[in-house]
Amino acid sequence: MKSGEVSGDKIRELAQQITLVENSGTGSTQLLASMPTPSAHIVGITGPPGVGKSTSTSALITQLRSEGKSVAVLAVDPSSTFSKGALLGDRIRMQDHALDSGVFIRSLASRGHLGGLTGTIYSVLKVISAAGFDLIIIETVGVGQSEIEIAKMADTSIVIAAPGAGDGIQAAKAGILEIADIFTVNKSDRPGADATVRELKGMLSMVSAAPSGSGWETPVIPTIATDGSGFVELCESISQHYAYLVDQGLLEQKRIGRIRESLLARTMNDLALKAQEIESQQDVAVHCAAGELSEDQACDLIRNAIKAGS
Ligand SMILES: Nc1nc2c(ncn2[C@@H]2O[C@H](COP(=O)(O)OP(=O)(O)OP(=O)(O)O)[C@@H](O)[C@H]2O)c(=O)[nH]1
Ligand SMILES: [Mg+2]
Repeated sequence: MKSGEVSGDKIRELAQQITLVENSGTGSTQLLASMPTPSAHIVGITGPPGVGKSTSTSALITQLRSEGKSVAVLAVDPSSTFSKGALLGDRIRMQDHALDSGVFIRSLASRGHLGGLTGTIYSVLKVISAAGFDLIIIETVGVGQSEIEIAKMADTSIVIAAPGAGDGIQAAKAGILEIADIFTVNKSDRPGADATVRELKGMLSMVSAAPSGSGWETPVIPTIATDGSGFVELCESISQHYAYLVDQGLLEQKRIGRIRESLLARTMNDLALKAQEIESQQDVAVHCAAGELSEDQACDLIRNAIKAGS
């Protein structure tokens, strides 16, 4: 087996392990406990619908493979209980990378994940990393709050915009400027790409002038995902960002941050479910409406019931 490849047996085992972890099946707790903290370089890709995330992911895979790196893709759709990501993932797999043993593609929808999607993503990252992939790409649909939360699971976050359509302003509103380590302006074969690159650079210069400025200058890279233009530059930026994280001692912080997000997502989800259950069992809102409890007293009642473990 060449370097940058993962054996067929390993891939079949991986697919089974992910299903086990996704469904919290028997043995998943032991399996996860036996696995080390993910060591693969985790790269997030996010951006508005239709901007070219899947096409860019495919072009990125092609470039990374030419550099001998193995790549796994986790396509996540936080807004869907129904796996649209599976279709897109399948489409990439069918098209270009079907027979490549250095590529693994899997999708994850939000359906009924105990402990929230973020907790599940972390577990799946652990399993994929343990299978030996060099890079894991998390492709997320959209630019809302849950997408930003998922982007925080990555070491390196790539945000994709397209020419025109006020994407820069949308990005600023959604808080996406702060999470982007790298911007691409995809569909640069279309008019207005230069203006969008300038607009994003202008907005980024304002963000990085803030005291929280990190010392990393977020590049804005024009790409054409349909023909691969700009993907050599994008891969260089991804490697540079990784080197920056290592140099600054930030990689370990990213790893800790990822575990923290996962723990908080899982426990807050449990607490939220518990609060809902107590409220509904004891008709707390109904008692508030009848004037028998103030809202403060109602909250205390729910908190105390959670603490008492009832
Ligand atoms: N002209 C042009 N079209 C592109 C480019 N990249 C992607 N497209 C096209 O844009 C459409 C959407 O691309 P996708 O890769 O599916 O976009 P996406 O962001 O993954 O879409 P969702 O997953 O639905 O949010 C497809 O028809 C692509 O062929 C590009 O660089 N130039
Ligand atoms: Mg897509």
